[in-house]
Amino acid sequence: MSATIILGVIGSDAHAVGITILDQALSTAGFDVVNIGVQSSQEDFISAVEAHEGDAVLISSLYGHAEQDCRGFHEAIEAAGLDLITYIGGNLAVGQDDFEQTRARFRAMGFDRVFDSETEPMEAIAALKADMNITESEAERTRLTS
Ligand code: B12
Repeated sequence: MSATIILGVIGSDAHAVGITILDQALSTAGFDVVNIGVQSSQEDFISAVEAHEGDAVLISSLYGHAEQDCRGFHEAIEAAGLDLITYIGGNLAVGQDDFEQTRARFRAMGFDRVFDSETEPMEAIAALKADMNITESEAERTRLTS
């Protein structure tokens, strides 16, 4: 299995713990993870995809401003001619909201999957394997050889 995941926190958001946990879990599952860290711009994500030939971008946002930070992101991906899986997760709106509405908003912006702040890393791993058609035997081989 050789799939490269670009992971980071977008905008001015400095919450680092979630992506640290995701980084460890994804790496253990056999993905090549490029963690670009907190306070990353849309351009930082796109540059990392280009530099590392990323297959998927996982964006995290906790501080409630994800919608503003992600506006135009999928248009920029398209303009760069990239074909990518895009996920976003965390605390995506300010305060308590109906997460299904939030999910619908981010899906309309172009994200393939939208995860709430209760998401366990295993859910993201299962989704990536499904979306990338990675079989369990392939994943197991990678774990044994890495
Ligand atoms: C620790 C913390 C901080 C620390 C961060 C330290 C650090 N270096 O990381 C400090 C004190 C700096 C901080 C600052 C702020 N914080 Co703060 N913080 C928290 C707190 C208590 C815990 C976050 C955390 O680490 N959780 C543990 C990790 C493991 O969980 P996680 O990040 O949610 O990630 C998991 C899932 O969400 C998911 N996930 C996350 N991203 C993604 C992405 C994908 C693709 C997928 C699949 C899954 C996924 O998987 C992760 C692993 O299971 C939360 C409250 C809470 N209980 O969540 C508030 C919280 C996130 N903070 C909040 C706020 C408002 C702020 C500040 C704006 C406060 C202020 N006025 O200054 C600032 C923002 C500063 C900035 N520039 O970002 C609010 C956000 C409110 C909102 N969205 O409506 C929260 C929810 C507190 C609250 N209830 O009001 N914060």
